[in-house]
Amino acid sequence: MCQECGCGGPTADPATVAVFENILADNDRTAARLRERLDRHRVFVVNLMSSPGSGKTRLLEATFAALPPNLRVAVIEGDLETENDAARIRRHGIVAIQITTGVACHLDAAMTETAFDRLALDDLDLVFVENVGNLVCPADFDIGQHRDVVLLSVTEGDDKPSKYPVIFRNADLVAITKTDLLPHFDDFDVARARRAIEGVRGRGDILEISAKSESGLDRWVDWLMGEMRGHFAERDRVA
Ligand SMILES: Nc1nc2c(ncn2[C@@H]2O[C@H](COP(=O)(O)OP(=O)(O)O)[C@@H](O)[C@H]2O)c(=O)[nH]1
Ligand SMILES: [Mg+2]
Repeated sequence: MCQECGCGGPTADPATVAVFENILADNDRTAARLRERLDRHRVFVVNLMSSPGSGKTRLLEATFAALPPNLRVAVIEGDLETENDAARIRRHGIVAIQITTGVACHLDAAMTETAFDRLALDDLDLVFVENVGNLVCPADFDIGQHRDVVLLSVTEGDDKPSKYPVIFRNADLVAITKTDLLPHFDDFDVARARRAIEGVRGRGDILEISAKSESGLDRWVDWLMGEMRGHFAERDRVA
């Protein structure tokens, strides 16, 4: 049931809108409680969102080897069905918890809280949450994360940020992925994609990455480490 796509029913009905607002308020409370718990354990959480097939899992698989070796990492995977993505992550020796949502087109904070209950938080520094592949509904639901990353693959077309502005507007980072395929998708114009992203969110971090060729992975890891350090430094400052 999502505000943007209206998959829970006609959102013009005031009763339906009121129910949805209650669900969101409840979700926000759960997410805030979870984030507070994660902060106490100094676990930094990154929410990866995109269309299905934009390369979220593949980016994670390429990222592990590029991260500092002493960094303790886990992954929470969200899909409607199957353990496939968790199995891909575990092949790299990384702990992965799979959430299967059944029919739900996004993760919510109750789902991620249950997944975090299964992780040893004191033994972790960084957790990636791979949200359900969808450019609409995940944008509505806080899942306790510290940063939102949205992927846009070159195979999707450079106009997607203009067509699905909400999720791109709220992204802390947009990663243009599968850049190794640019020679084959010559109608994808990186400059036009950047303009479309900036058109909905103003200036912000945009990275070009190919998980396959590993191009851009160093800047991606620098971004992650910088955001993580910045978050905890800010938290220590206000504490
Ligand atoms: N050529 C190329 N293919 C990629 C890249 N990243 C992902 N893929 C492929 O795109 C498909 C979907 O990737 P996946 O990581 O499963 O996408 P997800 O649904 O967003 O998790 C798979 O066949 C990947 O191997 C990339 O950087 N370059
Ligand atoms: Mg995946």
